[in-house]
Amino acid sequence: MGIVTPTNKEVTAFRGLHLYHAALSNCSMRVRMVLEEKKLPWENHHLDITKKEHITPEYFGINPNGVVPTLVHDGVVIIESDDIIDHIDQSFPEPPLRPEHPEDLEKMYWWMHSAVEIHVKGVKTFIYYHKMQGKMRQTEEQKQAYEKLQTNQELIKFHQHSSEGFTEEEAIAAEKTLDRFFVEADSILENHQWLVGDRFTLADITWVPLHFTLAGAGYDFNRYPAVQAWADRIRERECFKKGVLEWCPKF
Ligand SMILES: N[C@@H](CCC(=O)N[C@@H](CS)C(=O)NCC(=O)O)C(=O)O
Repeated sequence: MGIVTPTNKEVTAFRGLHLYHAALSNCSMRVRMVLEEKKLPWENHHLDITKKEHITPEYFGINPNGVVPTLVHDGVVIIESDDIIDHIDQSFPEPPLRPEHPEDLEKMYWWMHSAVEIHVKGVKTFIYYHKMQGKMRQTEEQKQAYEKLQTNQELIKFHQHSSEGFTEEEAIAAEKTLDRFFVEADSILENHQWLVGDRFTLADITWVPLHFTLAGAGYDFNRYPAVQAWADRIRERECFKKGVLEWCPKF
């Protein structure tokens, strides 16, 4: 989706980089990692999603889906983590976080878009079932407040469902979806340092927060030793320490 026109006009006066994000959100981790890798200064607008600080008319006026992250760059509002990190890398090209060859660039986008596509069905369902089941129950009041602001039907359904709880079958299907990608990643990483080409790219930055949060929810990475070694390598980088661990030491 990328650039959106906010109804909350306050943000259009912002200058520089302003990030609306949540400490334990894997989509926010991606953006923080890119900002740290490029050593860019940014204004912090932290929202505690466990306290529902993002479910306000003010925030829905910036991000129409009411999710984090949102980047405001010189008054321009950008949503969707893959579009945000792509925008930052194109606007601030040093150090480059994309491969040089066009076929590799296509592969990088494939990894980025796949992560966004499986976010609800794979990542969120697995994590909510294994880590948050029973903790997401909403009161009737909270439900109504959310549905008054939210127009995205997929998100309304997901919120209702996470309040009721996921079934074991859904969690198994989510795990199978995830397995397909980690099998593929493991076979690439057996012979390469990074997911695409020969440099650390937005593909690695998109997927490593998923490794971090899924491992914290009990996804078994012992099955994928090359993925595990790749995640351990990234853990040593400054951008992971600052963009992930400083905000969320343990998931
Ligand atoms: N496709 C979006 C997904 C954003 C998303 O679902 N964010 C989660 C945190 S990772 C969130 O805001 N959840 C709170 C909610 O759904 O109310 C992206 O990649 O930015």
